[in-house]
Amino acid sequence: MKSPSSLFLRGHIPCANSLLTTYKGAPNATKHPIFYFCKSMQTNSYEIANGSYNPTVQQTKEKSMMEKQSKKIESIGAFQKLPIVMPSIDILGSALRKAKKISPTKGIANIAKREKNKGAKQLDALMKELAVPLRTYVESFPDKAYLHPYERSLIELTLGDGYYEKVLGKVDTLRKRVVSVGKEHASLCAKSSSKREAEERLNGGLKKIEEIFASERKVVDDLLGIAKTLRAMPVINLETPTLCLVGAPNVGKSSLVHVLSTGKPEICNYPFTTRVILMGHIVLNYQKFQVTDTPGLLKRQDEDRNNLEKLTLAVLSHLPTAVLYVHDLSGECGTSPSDQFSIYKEIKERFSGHLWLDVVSKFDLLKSSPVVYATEKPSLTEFELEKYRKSGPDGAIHVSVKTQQGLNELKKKVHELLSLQMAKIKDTMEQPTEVKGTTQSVTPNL
Ligand SMILES: Nc1nc2c(ncn2[C@@H]2O[C@H](COP(=O)(O)OP(=O)(O)OP(=O)(O)O)[C@@H](O)[C@H]2O)c(=O)[nH]1
Ligand SMILES: [Mg+2]
Repeated sequence: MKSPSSLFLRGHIPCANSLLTTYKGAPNATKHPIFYFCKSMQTNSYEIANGSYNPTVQQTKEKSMMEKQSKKIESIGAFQKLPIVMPSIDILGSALRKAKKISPTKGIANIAKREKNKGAKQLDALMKELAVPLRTYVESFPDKAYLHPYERSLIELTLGDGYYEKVLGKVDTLRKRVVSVGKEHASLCAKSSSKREAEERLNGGLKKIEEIFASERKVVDDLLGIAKTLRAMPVINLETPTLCLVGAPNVGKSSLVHVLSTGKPEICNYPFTTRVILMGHIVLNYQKFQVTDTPGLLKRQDEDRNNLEKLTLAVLSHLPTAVLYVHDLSGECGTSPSDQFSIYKEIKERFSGHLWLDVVSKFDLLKSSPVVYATEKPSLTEFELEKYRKSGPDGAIHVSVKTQQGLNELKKKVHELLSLQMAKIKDTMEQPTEVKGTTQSVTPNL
C-alpha cells in the first residue's frame, strides 16, 4: 500500500514565522525555545504503514537543546514572555475548518484509496491543529522551579498553591488524549476497505476528536485566565532602585506613595485577590526610581498570615528593595502603637539587610499625650515602647499628607536612600558573573 507518508505534518504549524524569531537583545541572539519545539514537531513525522501509525523520527537533538534552554534560571519578567493563549472555542473552530479543507494527495486514481487518503489526512490534521497549540503552551509556560523566587511567590499567592501546575498538567493530558484518539482514527480510516467505509470512519473520527477536545476544553480557558492574571502582575526592574512601603494596614502607605510618585497616571493598579498592589515610579532630581506599595502587616505568626501579608513578605524576601516603614501613632489606623512596635521589631530584625527609613505618618493627628489602647497589656509599657509611642523609632521623619509637613525632608531622605541603593546595585553588578547570578535569582537581599 502506498503510504500517505509525512505529508500529513506539513503546513500545520500555526504562526510558524512568528515563532521562529530570536530573542531581541539576547547576547548571541539565542533562539526562542519554541523555535526548537517547532523544529522538533516538523522533523517528527508519522507514517501510516499497514494500518498502523508510526513516528518516523524519535527524539531530536533540537528537543534536548530546547529542554536545556527551558531549564535556564529566569530573571524577573517571565510573565511578560508567556504565550498568547487562544480561547478553546477558537482553537477548535479553526482546527475543524483547516482539517476539512485538506484534499487527498494528487494522482490517486482509485476512488476508495483517494477517500482513505483524504480521511486519514483530515483526521491527522485535526489532531495536530489541536495538539500543537496545547503543546506550545505546555512548553512555553515556565516551570515554577526555574522562576525567580518573587515570581514563584506571586504564582502561589495569586493562583493558589498547586493550581498553576494542575492546569498545565491537565492541558498536557488533553493533548495526549487528542493525539492518541487522532492517531487511532487516522490509522483506522487508512485501513478502510471501501469509499463508504472511509467516509464513515472519517466522520466518526472527526466527531470523536472534537468530542474529546470539547469535553475538556475548559482547562485551556483556565490557562488563558492564568496567563492574563500573571501578565498583569507588577513588573520590577532589578537594576532600578526600588522603594517598598511597609507597615500595618491603614497607616497611610498608599497616601505616601501618591505624594512621592510622579502622580496618579504613573501608578498602576494591579488586582491581587480582592485588593490591589500598587506599583509606580518616583522621579527625584531627574532620576527615576520604582516604588511599590504593599498590603499591611498584622501582629501574628507567619502561618496565620493571609496571602496579602505573605505577598509583602515575599517582596521583602526576594527583591532588593529599600524599605520605607510607615508608623501611625495617631490611634486612627486600627492597630495599636504597641502592636505596630512588635510588628516593626520583628520585620526590622528579619530584613536587617535592607536599606531602611522610618516615617511617622498623620502628624497632624498626633496628640500631645501618646496613644495607649485600652486592650494593651501593662507589661508592654516599657521605656522603649514609651519612646516609640511618642515619636516612633529613632531617626523617624514625621510627616503629614494633610498639612504637607515633613514631605520635603522625606523626599530628600528617600532620594539619599535610593542613591545608596543604586550604589549597592552597581556593586552587585560589578561582581563576577557567578556571584551576580546567585544574588539576583536566589538571595537578592542587599
Ligand atoms: N489626617 C490624616 N490622614 C491621613 C494621612 N495620611 C493618610 N491619611 C488617611 O489614612 C487613611 C489610610 O490611608 P492609606 O494611605 O489608604 O493607608 P494604607 O496604609 O495604604 O492602608 P492599607 O492599604 O489598607 O494598608 C486614609 O483615610 C487617608 O486619607 C495624614 O497625613 N493625615
Ligand atoms: Mg494601601
